[in-house]
Amino acid sequence: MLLDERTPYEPVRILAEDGTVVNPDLMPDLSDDQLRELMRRMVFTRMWDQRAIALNRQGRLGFYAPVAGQEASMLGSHYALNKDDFLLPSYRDIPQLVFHGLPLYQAFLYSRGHIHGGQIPRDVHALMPQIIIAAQCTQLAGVALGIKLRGERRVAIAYFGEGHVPGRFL
Ligand SMILES: Cc1ncc(C[n+]2csc(CCOP(=O)(O)OP(=O)(O)O)c2C)c(N)n1
Repeated sequence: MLLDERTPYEPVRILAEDGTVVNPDLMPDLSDDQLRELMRRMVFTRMWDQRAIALNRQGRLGFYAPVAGQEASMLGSHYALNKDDFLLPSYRDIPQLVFHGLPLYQAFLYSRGHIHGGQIPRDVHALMPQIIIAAQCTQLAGVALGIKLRGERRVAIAYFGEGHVPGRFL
């Protein structure tokens, strides 16, 4: 089913808006514990998001891109990765970065423009979030080529927006 007449392709989906499974073949084999962990991550991220927006409005945080409503696509896709896989985030993809290992306090420092906020720990396979639109896509090509040349079994993943909707940004 097409989402609307402006979308000339059928999106891959497993759940319908009402939560029923529409594509059982693609249903991931997740245990109850894993589903609970995913839910915990989404609720944690929603609470952090609300707190960060409040701090931003009080002038206590600088740049902060809200994530409410897209936690599932961010955290679900990240949950499929291994610690060795390489993350190329955009400015909105801080939750994946935190669950990949960036200490939460550094995410807040990043929002405050502090240099330590952008210092990704050595054991966290990621680059800094990109604010230049699509810069992470060229980085992705380079990292993926490096992985391929080394013959490693890792993936590199980049995240980006779906096209700016006025009023949604910040
Ligand atoms: C090269 C470049 N041009 C313009 C901008 C200004 N800019 C910042 S956010 C934004 C919209 C991004 O929309 P989208 O890629 O859909 O991501 P979203 O914020 O919706 O997640 C623009 C045009 C920029 N950051 N970089």
